[in-house]
Amino acid sequence: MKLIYDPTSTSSRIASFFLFDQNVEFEEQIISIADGEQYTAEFSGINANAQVPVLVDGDFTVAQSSAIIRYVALKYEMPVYPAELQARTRVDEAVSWFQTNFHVFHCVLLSYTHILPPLLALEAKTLAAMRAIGAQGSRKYLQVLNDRMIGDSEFVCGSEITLADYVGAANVTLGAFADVDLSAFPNVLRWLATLRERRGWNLAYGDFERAVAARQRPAAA
Ligand SMILES: N[C@@H](CCC(=O)N[C@@H](CS)C(=O)NCC(=O)O)C(=O)O
Repeated sequence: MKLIYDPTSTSSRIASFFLFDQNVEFEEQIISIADGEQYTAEFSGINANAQVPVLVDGDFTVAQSSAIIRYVALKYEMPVYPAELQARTRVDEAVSWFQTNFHVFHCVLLSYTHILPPLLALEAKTLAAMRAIGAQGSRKYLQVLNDRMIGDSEFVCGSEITLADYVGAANVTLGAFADVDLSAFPNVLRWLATLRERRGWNLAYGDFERAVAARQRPAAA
C-alpha cells in the first residue's frame, strides 16, 4: 500500500496521521504541491483532481482523505471505525461535519485566506469579509465541538479514538495560520493535547508545527 501525499497539505495529514498512528505498513511517496508536482501527467492519471492525498493499493487507487482512512480501517477491520451500526454512524456524522460545516468556515474562509496565494491576491475588502464570516462560523462550530461533541470525553466520539479524530485534528489545527485562539474551548485544547501525545503525531505533524512556529517567530531586527 502506498500513500502519495505532501506533508504540508491539510488533507494529507488526515491520512498520514492515521496510517502512522495506527501502525499501518505503507510506502510513502511525497510530492510537492508548492512545486506543482500534482500536475504531472502521471499523477493526474492517478487522480484527475490533481490533488493529494491518494492511496494506491495494488491496482486500486482512492483519493479523498476520509475515504482513504475509511478504506484502510475497513480493510483491516480496525476499531477506529466501529462495526456496530449506531457507533459507526456517529463516526460518519462527525467526519462529515468536520469536512463540511467546520471546514468551510474554519479552514476555507478563515485559515486559507491567510496562506493560499490565490486568496491572498483578492482585494483587501473581500479578504476581510471572508475572514470575518469564517471567524464567526469557526467560533460557532468550535463551541459545538467543545460542548457537544467532545464534552467530557477523551475523543470526539467517546472514550476511544476513531476516524473522526484524525479528520478533526487536521481541520482544527489549521487555525494556527489564522492565529485562532482556542483558550475559550478547553475541551478542544485537552483533546488536541491527547492527540499530540500519540505515536503518529510527530511523524505527520512535524513539518506543519515547524511551519507554524517559523511563521510566528518575530522578525529579526
Ligand atoms: N477533499 C479532498 C481535498 C484534497 C485537497 O484539496 N488537496 C489539496 C491539499 S490540502 C491539494 O492537493 N491541492 C493542490 C491543488 O489543488 O493544486 C480530500 O479530503 O482529500
